[in-house]
Amino acid sequence: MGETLVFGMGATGASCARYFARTGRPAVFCDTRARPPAESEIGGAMPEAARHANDGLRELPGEVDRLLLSPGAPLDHRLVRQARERGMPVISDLDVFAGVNRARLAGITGSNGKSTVATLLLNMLREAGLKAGAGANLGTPALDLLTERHEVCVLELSSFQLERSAPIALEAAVILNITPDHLDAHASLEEYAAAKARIYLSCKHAVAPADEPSVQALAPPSHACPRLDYGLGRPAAARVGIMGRGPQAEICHAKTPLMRVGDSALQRGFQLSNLLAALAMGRVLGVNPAAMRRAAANYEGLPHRMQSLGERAGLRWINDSKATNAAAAAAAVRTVPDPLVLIAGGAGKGLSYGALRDALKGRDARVIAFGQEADRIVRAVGADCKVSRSDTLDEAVTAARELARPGSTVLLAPACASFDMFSNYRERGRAFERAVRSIQ
Ligand code: UMA
Ligand code: ADP
Repeated sequence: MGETLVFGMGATGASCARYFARTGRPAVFCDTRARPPAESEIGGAMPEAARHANDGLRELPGEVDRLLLSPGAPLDHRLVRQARERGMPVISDLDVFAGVNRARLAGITGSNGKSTVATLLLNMLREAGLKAGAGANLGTPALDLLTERHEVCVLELSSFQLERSAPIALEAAVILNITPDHLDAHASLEEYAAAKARIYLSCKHAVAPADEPSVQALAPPSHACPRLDYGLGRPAAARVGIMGRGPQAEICHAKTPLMRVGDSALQRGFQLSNLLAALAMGRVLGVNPAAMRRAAANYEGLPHRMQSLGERAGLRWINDSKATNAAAAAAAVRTVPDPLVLIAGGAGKGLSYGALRDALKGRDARVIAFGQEADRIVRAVGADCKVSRSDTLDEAVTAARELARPGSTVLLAPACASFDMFSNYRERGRAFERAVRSIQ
């Protein structure tokens, strides 16, 4: 039996090591990083497997007969080129997963909202009594889902995972939205969108947001694949929609009532849209409406996504550290009332802040910018609202407290990655929480 070369010694590489150890397949591991985070974990799972860090593997070893790419493995690397030149299969962990998986699969992608919709759908499936799991980009690598006998698995899929995998046989697939992100890794917005569109290539039911033209253009037509749309408009045979207005409004699929808007905390803007997406996915998976309603009513949201930290110093504080691009921060800004103090900044992704500027136009808002991108953010939004700069997140919290009028909402929605000051968005969110909780 030939060996698999696993490119990437992170979470995905570690799950491959565990899977190959369980199934007795030989593997070799490589990574361009000097200190790959899961190198010792991989050594623990497969002590006999060679590990090459620091881009130390120059050539494909002779025993290797396939190359498995982690989501972050560079596609233009010489080893990938060599593999393609030799006609060797270049696969992903999801390809291995799909080859042996027996659970029904639901796939979710999009620029923003994936984790929220994936966990809400997972809760709906579990509430309906199904043995369900969720993973991939969400955190648990797909191969680790195989250690339990699931009836249904929800896969949160990133553009990197979709472009490195063969089309996956998903029972239900959705793209939530497409706005610029990860353009440092994808050549263009079109290429990024094309990677996301792969989610529909082998699906049984396509689910799509009715109000997102960029997704409508990519979703398969209903004559090619059964299709269920969702949106704020009226319900129809092929659309989950809303009858009426306000909390009493009824969310229905055709004539079937699913729940009232007011039954869940996800009542406005993008949060309502995420709820509709989960309901539409649940619908094509055949989940009972009462179970979906109970799960949605109990859903408290994920940490670091529009997480309320309560009131301090007469101000409402919200942690949306996961808003790591301008579209997410803009969506967050649109769901909170005036007066608003927005704390934004961090490491840039080379993206425009135009969406954020548009969301702030005409608002009673002040922006406090911090981190590497502070100057770019100030330039982008300075003409439309009051702006100031802080060196650190702690200082931004202090400034917010001093500058905000009583009754204001202070929102951390950085519109940036966190890597200039933190190891990830969670650490940034926790630092914000600590700073807020220390306010006397
Ligand atoms: N890297 C190198 N050299 C290598 C391999 C990786 O520099 O040889 C870099 C990558 O560019 C990347 C980082 O190392 O920045 C991690 O890459 P990886 O492939 O080792 O990642 P894993 O640790 O296996 O985690 C991946 C997903 N990470 C990415 O796609 C960057 C995780 O999503 C996912 O939970 C995990 O697989 C399990 O499926 C995280 C993520 O941030 C949450 N995803 C991005 C997002 O949501 O925006 C796409
Ligand atoms: P993802 O997993 O795609 O990063 P999350 O559910 O973790 O998505 O949400 C990340 C951030 O994106 C949230 O903190 C919020 O600011 C924003 N967001 C969530 N859902 C949407 C949506 N449907 N449209 C626009 N922005 C959204």
